[in-house]
Amino acid sequence: MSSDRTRRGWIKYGAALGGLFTGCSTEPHEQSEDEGINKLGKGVGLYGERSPEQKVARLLGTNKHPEASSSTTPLDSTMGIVTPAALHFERHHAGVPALSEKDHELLLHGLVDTPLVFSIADLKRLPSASQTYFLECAGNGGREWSEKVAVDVQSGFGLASCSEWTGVKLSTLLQEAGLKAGAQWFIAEGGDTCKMHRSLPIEKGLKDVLLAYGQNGEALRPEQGYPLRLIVPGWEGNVSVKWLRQIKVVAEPLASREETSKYTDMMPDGKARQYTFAMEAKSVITNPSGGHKLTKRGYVEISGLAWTGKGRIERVEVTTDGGKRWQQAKLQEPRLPMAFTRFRFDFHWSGEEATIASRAVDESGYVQPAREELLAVRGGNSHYHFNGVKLWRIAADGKVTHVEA
Ligand SMILES: Nc1nc2c(c(=O)[nH]1)N[C@H]1C(S)=C(S)[C@@H](COP(=O)(O)O)O[C@H]1N2
Ligand SMILES: [Mo]
Repeated sequence: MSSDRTRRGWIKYGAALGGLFTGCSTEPHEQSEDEGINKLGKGVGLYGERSPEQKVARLLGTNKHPEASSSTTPLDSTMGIVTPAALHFERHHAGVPALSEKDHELLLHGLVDTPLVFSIADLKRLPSASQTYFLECAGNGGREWSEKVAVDVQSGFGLASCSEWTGVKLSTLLQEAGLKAGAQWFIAEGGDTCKMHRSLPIEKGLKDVLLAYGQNGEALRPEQGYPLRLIVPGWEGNVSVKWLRQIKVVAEPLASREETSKYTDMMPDGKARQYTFAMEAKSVITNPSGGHKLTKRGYVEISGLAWTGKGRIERVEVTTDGGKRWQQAKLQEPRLPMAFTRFRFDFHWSGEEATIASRAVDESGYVQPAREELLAVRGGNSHYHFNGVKLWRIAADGKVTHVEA
């Protein structure tokens, strides 16, 4: 087909579209020479299909027991700040239980005036809230502590995702039940075989904890805790108990397995930090990043994600010379508290080697530390709560790799 005929085809197609916009066209429009346009497409469906362009997938963890494993979000293939629900990372300690919304109940008891039981229908009758929050596993980037630094964004940072969660505020239920004197903590327990449970301060429960039944506009997926989960904004993922079936109000924390032997930070002196709840400011350049290849010199948009468990991201700085000079990135608005913040930075790649990185500053003024700064304070015994700056190297041939520690 000559370029001239193609152009005529497009002009005719454009005229047909013009008819659409002016209201209606009673004339059957002229046949286009473009084959695809002449063939009838597929009809309507009950649930939308995935774009054929989207070959991206979660990456499965290496635990030999899939029930106790994890899967990571391909952060370098997601756009904006929302993670598609089907690409949200997963972390299960005892697999995904098969629960039904119809039979599920939530028990609220302990130091309350009136113990209460709620069905999901009961909860859906109550005032609802929708909030966009990131969720990050405390073990995200755990391997960055050791020499084995992550080769790409998905394996090193993909235990973090961001969704719009819908549900009832826990404060609504606590007010309904009435708190007794001495109510300082609450224990949330899941309905999976391991009955995952964590102690949380009652102030946080009264502030912003959500009992979520919806994610990105639809019901929770089974992997995300269907039919009900806790969402504890900004705090380590482990406390956002999935398949939630019980909340007990208590005076003291329980010191459960997940808050003693796990999710604690071993310090250089051999003592462990306990209850590191809020995830500190973190960011990473997702594009370009490890495993990518730049094919053209000239303009390249550097883009990535920043988040903090302590409110909003105030600023993100980008370096393209290995940290000698830091420049301010543009932040996508609105900047939501305890949600992903997308940053963008205009870069001109000359075709020479370059080392790029981002660092986040949150509204408390906290600055994301360099990996060495973090190691100086925390020592090398840690596994959880890594938030050091991540460097990527662009080689002269355009290949992007991680930088060896
Ligand atoms: N009941 C229950 N809740 C749970 C878990 C679990 O195994 N069982 N895993 C926790 C951990 S360690 C994390 S990081 C988050 C992960 O949530 P996601 O799978 O929806 O991403 O859920 C938390 N809640
Ligand atoms: Mo986790």
